[in-house]
Amino acid sequence: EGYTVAVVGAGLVGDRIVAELRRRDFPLKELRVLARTARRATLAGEEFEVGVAEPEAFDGVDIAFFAGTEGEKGAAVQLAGEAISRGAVVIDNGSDFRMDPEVPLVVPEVNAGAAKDHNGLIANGNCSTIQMVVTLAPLAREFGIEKVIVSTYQAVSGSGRGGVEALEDGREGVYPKPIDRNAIPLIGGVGDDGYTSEETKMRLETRKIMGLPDLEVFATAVRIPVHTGHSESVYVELGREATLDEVVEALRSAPGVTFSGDADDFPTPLEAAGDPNTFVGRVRVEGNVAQYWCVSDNLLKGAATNAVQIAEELVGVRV
Ligand code: 2RA
Repeated sequence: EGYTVAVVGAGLVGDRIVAELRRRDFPLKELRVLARTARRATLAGEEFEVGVAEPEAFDGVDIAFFAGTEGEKGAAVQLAGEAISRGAVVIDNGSDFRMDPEVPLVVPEVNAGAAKDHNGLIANGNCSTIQMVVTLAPLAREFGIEKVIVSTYQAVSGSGRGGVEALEDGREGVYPKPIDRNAIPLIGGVGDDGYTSEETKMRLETRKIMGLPDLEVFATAVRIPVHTGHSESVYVELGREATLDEVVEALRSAPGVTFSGDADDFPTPLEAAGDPNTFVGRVRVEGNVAQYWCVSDNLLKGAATNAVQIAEELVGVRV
């Protein structure tokens, strides 16, 4: 009974996908871990014989989570089609397919229904996008939203094990400048418009997930010396004037949100790390403008939890 699931990529996100499949008791008949090279690896405290990620490895797989490297040479671009042709539904954590009009980009608390329109491939959003849309969705539903300005304070585990080593061991070459006791306003490459790829992901993905193609989104993405947990300062122009109580109530009752009520009860990455929810605090409202602080574990709701929730939507599992 259950599903044959493959996790492609034995990095930090792959580790958390295994952890979330176990923690949420996803119905598993078989769990395979695949990577570029065969080896033994421990994921979420569990020993795995990691197989080679090659077409035949997807025979019999019902759901394949891709959490490996992105880009033309990455596993998702190279193997998602093979997995789908062998009957798997692919849930890709990477950015390769997110903006493809044929590929649903899904955050279950926001647009769960989009998952069923898949053609074999569903994309998980960028971590900094996911936590933001979880908090924007209740405001859009209640008041309408017209403009978003966000600054992010992103943990180094968003860059994988290399990012953690850059922070903890001073590993060079991961970031353009030392990350220790520093702040680096550059995540990804800079486009012709001056936005980094991280900022562009937030701008474009937010519009697609929320179904608001004309939504104005302005983003500045910054890397800070925190291990895990992305923080964001969000400014949003609502469709109408609102009171603080109305905005707080909309956020407090939103799925996936844990609200920290008082001004001096603010959430931080250290507390959020390890928790699959998105934490909101420091809410301020002035006319039709709401501002707030939100924090979430970039490896959980920002990646693994959201991906497993998409799989739960597909198989009709309610946790
Ligand atoms: C980062 N959002 O934090 C990107 C990819 N996880 O580096």
